[in-house]
Amino acid sequence: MTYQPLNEVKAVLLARKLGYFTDTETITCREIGDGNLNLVFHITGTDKSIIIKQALPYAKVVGESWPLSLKRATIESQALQIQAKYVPHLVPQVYYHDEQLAVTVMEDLSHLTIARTGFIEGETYPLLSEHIGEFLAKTLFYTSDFGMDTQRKRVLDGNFINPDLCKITEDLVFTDPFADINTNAFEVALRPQVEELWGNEELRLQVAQTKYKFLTCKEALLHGDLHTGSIFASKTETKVIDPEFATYGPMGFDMGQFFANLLLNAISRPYHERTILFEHIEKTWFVFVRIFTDLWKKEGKEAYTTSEKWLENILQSILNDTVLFAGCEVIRRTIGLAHVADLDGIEDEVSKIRAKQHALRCGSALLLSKFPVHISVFKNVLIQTTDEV
Ligand code: SR1
Ligand code: MG
Repeated sequence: MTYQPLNEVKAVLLARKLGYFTDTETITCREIGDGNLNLVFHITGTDKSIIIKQALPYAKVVGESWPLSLKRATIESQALQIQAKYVPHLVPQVYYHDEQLAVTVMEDLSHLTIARTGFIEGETYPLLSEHIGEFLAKTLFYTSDFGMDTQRKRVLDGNFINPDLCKITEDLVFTDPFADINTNAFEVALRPQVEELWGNEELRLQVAQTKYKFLTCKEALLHGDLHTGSIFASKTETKVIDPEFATYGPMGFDMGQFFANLLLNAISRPYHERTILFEHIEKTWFVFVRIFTDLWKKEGKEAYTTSEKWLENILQSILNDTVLFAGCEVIRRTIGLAHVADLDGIEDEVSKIRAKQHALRCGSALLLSKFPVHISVFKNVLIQTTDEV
């Protein structure tokens, strides 16, 4: 079948044709995609429901002037299937994929809430850090040279080159927010602080080195876009979705994006309501260390995984990288092209500007941390950069 973008009627026809529903069954379909890139159809019949996700040949957030490869749909379905080998309970099940149509049919998770939305509404998600720590430890360990045969790992790296989507990350996370580029979007009131940031040579050097690490360090298969909008959650369940940015990269990247988005939510809240976010950051890290250490000791494929000292060094280096990636993510979500509802949704204009100023100070301080760091750096930096008394 040749590519054509679906609408609700065509999505229903496709669902019937693929045999998910009979020709006579009454089904309803709604396009629910609220992300930056894809169409998402929620289709419900009498006794089941599915999601049909389709990539558009351009970035929805900008329009047809920004063409994007449809290959990302295949990348996403392949990444979901690899993750399902290691953490089947933490990712949606893929039922079907069509490369030409750039369509994936998958498990309906609409009984869960997007974690970003839930956090904005004050949800706490008691198991989120346990689950994300496990997701990170297992997906990163098993796709790295520590947990996988090196020849297979090189082949897998080649299957996930993902140049278009990586280019988005290179530009939107690491390059554009740190210079006066027209894709940036921020309030006039932030301009003095933003210009100071652009003029800070020490900070720009840290960003350059961090970007270079993303470009060149191929440690493990990353999710590639692990912000809180890529996580469905409830009090008992967590599902990580949308790995269309999946690529080989430095192990601290996913954790850095996750922590940055927790910090952005913390910044959007009153001082005394931030504890839960700090707890999630610290617990994710401790769960990650516990599971990664266990895998290193019991399932290490690399000859030198007998060395505990090397493990200690690796974990420290992942944490250092996490802090740097988090710093870039906090800044880009504040002044770059793709913002977050945690900050943009603050109704009072004065409070919103104050929160964004705080985010810029926090992101900069993370990038300028004194290394090696301890996990408490996230909480400490956020507190030290607040202007509240
Ligand atoms: C043009 S895409 C903008 C952002 O949305 C995605 O979720 C990624 O975070 C990307 O940077
Ligand atoms: Mg996404």
